[in-house]
Amino acid sequence: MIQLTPPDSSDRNLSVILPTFNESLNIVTLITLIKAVIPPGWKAEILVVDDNSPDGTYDLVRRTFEDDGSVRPILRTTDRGFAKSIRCGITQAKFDRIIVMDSDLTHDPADIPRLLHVGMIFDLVSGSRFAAGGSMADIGHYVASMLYNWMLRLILRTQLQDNLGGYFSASRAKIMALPVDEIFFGYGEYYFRLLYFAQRAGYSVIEIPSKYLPRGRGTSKSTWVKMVTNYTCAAMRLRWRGRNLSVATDASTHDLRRPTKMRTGHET
Ligand SMILES: Nc1nc2c(ncn2[C@@H]2O[C@H](COP(=O)(O)OP(=O)(O)O)[C@@H](O)[C@H]2O)c(=O)[nH]1
Ligand SMILES: [Mg+2]
Repeated sequence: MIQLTPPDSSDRNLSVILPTFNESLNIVTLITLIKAVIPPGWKAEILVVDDNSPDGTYDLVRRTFEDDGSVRPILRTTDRGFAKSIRCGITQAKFDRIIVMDSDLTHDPADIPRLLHVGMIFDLVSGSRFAAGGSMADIGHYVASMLYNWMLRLILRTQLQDNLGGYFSASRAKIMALPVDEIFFGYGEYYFRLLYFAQRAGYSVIEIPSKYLPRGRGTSKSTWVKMVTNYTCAAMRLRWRGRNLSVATDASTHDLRRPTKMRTGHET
């Protein structure tokens, strides 16, 4: 049984978190697209969390949006890294409703209203390439990622289909109540740790279909070899540690050693 959080109509505030590294060719377009899809009645801030990109992404955002208080560039010069910058954005977000997305235009801002709508009910809404209606422009990448996700699900014993997407909406308080030190480090593998802990904490988690677009301009920072090696080690470690961890959430303390039923959209 899914426990539904009653929608609170006064809660129409959103923090969008955009981690960037060398995204000067995409970031202004992305921010403009995001602003255009914020539903009427919603107030949004956009946090650009930049790890001191050599291409000047931070300065570009600061200059372009200097008169726009809703765009907040954050410059990180120490302890850099993708997952850590997302944690930094979540920590600094002003509002409880957050959306995290990549800044290279692969995550389509057009999904934002749907993420917000479903997020009125679910603790975490994940944009999935593999839910019916989801897709990815690069077919090779899509198939490889699907196969890899099957393996992840075998290791982690979870039901979610896309554990690497990284496009999601959630309650900031709920995320901060998870063991964040166990989640936010490394690269894209942080996302399956986040989903894993959210499910083990008994949060309501759902996938909605999302069409991942081709990267805008610039080049990807990840490579397949690094990804497969690092992610597989991370998944094994997570399975091992997850068994022996308890997590205190705002609702109660959940013993992660006790198997809980995973909550996904497929049960609704
Ligand atoms: N802040 C920060 N963002 C990063 C870092 N590495 C990648 N990103 C951002 O994370 C997102 C995904 O990275 P990308 O290079 O597209 O990797 P891919 O999607 O796995 O191919 C993009 O928005 C990047 O700008 C990093 O070290 N720090
Ligand atoms: Mg990308």
